[in-house]
Amino acid sequence: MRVCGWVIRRAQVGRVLIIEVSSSSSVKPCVLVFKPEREPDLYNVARNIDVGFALCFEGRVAEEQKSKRGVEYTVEKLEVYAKPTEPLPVDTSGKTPVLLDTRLKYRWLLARKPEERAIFRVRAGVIKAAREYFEENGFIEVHTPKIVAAGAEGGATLFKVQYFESEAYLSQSPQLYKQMLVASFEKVYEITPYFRAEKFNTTRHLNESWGIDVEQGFISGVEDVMKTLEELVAFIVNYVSRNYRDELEALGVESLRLTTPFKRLKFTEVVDILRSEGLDVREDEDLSDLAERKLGEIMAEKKHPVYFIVGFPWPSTAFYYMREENSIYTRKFDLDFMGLEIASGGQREHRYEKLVEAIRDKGLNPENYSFYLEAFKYGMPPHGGFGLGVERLLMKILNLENIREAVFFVRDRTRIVP
Ligand code: AMO
Repeated sequence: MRVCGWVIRRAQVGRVLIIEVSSSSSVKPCVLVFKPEREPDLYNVARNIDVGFALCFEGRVAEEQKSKRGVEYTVEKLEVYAKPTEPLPVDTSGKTPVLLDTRLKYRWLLARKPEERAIFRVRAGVIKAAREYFEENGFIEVHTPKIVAAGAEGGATLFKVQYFESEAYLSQSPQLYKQMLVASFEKVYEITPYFRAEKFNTTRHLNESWGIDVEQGFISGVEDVMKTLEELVAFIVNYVSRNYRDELEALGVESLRLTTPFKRLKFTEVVDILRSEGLDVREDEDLSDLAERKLGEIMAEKKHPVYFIVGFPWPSTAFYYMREENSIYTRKFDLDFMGLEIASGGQREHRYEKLVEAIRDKGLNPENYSFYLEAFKYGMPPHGGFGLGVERLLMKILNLENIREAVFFVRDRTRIVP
């Protein structure tokens, strides 16, 4: 067996030399044990190895396992590939705590630590599970442009880019394009970055984040879409609990099992619940962060860690959500996970005339959306979909305090390097 990785700890215990190697194949370090009387030549090579070295070894899992941190190996062959040219700027052994700012600067190096490695192994697991769910359920993966001429989620959070002679934007969401593709595919998904010029600095917003986006046609109502989302989220969470036990343990996180269906709350019900708790909530506005958090506490007490809020008021939604007849409410929903919105979605307006009217109603110019509107002229079926935030989902699965912990290279108001 050959393993490659980086030395994160080195200790001499009497005559025994112990070298801990962090490899990308596992969250648990490999603990290499060298005894001078057992393997004198290797011991002499190992004596010169220190923290930060990149190496590969061949060996066997030791019969006797004494280490609590990792899996012990007896080594048969050792090859050093690189040594640090300077002392490491951060402690990869985990002995010294690192402040968030330094963590974010050196994440690519700190990922040698089990706790940091665990986050990114689970992140990869979330994406793997999502793909598995979609492939098993008849969705096709699509890719839509990230340089766009029109925004879907409101002008305030658009990043402008110079596109030759004209102005363009970075995509806030694949919204318009995923809907257009329902003119020729029944069920599509995309795993994609979102770029949003959110100016505020919070623990739940990034300026570049990732979404798992879905759009599905031929639906009989918004429930069909909610069913897809709850099945997907339960599949991902349960997949992580089943396949990433070592990672959850390294992070000290309890694994969660979700069962469907998730609880559904009407927006109007949520308003009543929050008002009865003394919160000032309006019937025609989106919920504040505080209101979301309070609802999370109430729902957690009732053993509903994950729940839908359905029927948001039209003044708080984007133009593409379907409105209920003669009502201020829409078929837009949110999915919240312990007080944090992790996904939004809904049934869309697929009737051309009504869609044009909705665009105007939001104070937008239908001419700017003519490429999108055209897709609604030639047999667009009733459809709906959602966007599920990867970092927010990861935050909740791993109990992370700050969304920045869920990405390798953070893009926020003050960070554009590394
Ligand atoms: P929405 O704007 O609610 O909906 O975004 C969907 C989900 O993406 C995540 N998210 C973010 N995460 C971190 N930082 C951000 N700045 C950020 N913005 C969004 C959240 C959120 O729930 N087009 C619709 C979706 C749809 O209807 O299909 C949309 O983008 O988890």
